[in-house]
Amino acid sequence: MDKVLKIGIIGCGAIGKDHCRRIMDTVPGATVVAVSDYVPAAADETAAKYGIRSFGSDCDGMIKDPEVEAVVITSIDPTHHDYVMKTLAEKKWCFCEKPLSLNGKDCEEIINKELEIGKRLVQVGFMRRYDRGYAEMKRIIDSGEIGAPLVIKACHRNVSQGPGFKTENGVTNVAIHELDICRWLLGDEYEDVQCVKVRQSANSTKGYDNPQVMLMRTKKGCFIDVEVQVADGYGYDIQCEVVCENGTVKLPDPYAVVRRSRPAGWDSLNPAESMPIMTDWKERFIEAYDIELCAWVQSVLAGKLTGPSAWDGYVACVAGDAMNASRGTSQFRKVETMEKPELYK
Ligand code: ISE
Repeated sequence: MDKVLKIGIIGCGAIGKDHCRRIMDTVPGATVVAVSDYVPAAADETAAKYGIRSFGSDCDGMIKDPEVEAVVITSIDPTHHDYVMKTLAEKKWCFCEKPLSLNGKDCEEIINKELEIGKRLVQVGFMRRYDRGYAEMKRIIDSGEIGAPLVIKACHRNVSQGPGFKTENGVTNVAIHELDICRWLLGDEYEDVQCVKVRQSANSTKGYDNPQVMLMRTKKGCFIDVEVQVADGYGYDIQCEVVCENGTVKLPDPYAVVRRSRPAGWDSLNPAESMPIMTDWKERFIEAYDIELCAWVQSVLAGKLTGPSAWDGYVACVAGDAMNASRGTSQFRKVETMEKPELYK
């Protein structure tokens, strides 16, 4: 019989439940055997749905349980570092949702632990690398057909944020995706970065900056401009255009059916051309998440990880640290990483 990877999930919130469903219903070669959550009832509820074990809030116990071969971490961001370290202490496979940690220093510890073990065990949930749109953009850029990349213009807009959201989370929780995807698209590394405060939206009433403009310059001299709105009041809107020497590539909208009509309720005589905009990020990247987890399971079963590594998680966090430190200084800040270890080359 083919081997089936036995997974334990930490965190039964939105993405945790979604990954549980995904692994149970869609991903071949894997099954969820246990769940845990700092709110025990959340773990119990998910466990009951699938008839699997609930460890309640005993996440550490679940990591150590002999039945659990791999751990998926979908708990809140500040807990990621600790759970990754505990999973590595057991020398188990680990899929950690982004961000790998809240800062570069904590990611460094994870890297040092992996180096000590001498094997990559951690994959970071940078699912955009598995999105068809981004993948095709990268293919075109890498082919060199439209020349060298020069500039990226991007935006990352969320509808709203839950309680406790802070300005710096606009980097650590939100723009961390761009900090990863831009260096991946360009095959380049960051030289320096700067976060600029611009005119604030009327939706910014909860004590955090919104929007923030994030600028990155790369070692090869590319310029990246990402407008980040964490409360845009209308939809989940992800855009990205890469300007190359002889052309451009642009991220397609996910469901790009264009409607031409007079929308219901309009008293105007003018018809309009329109396209729906999604509001839920889990839906926007649903296919990317499916492909990502299928690929992760296959690589674990093959004994060799191929997806975004602890190194990628680290670089994004180091750039994020510099981005947050630059806020209010009107200056670019250098992105200084350690030397890339052989394990990640
Ligand atoms: C969320 O965790 C994600 O990963 C989404 O892609 C991002 O847009 C959102 O801001 C995050 O909270």
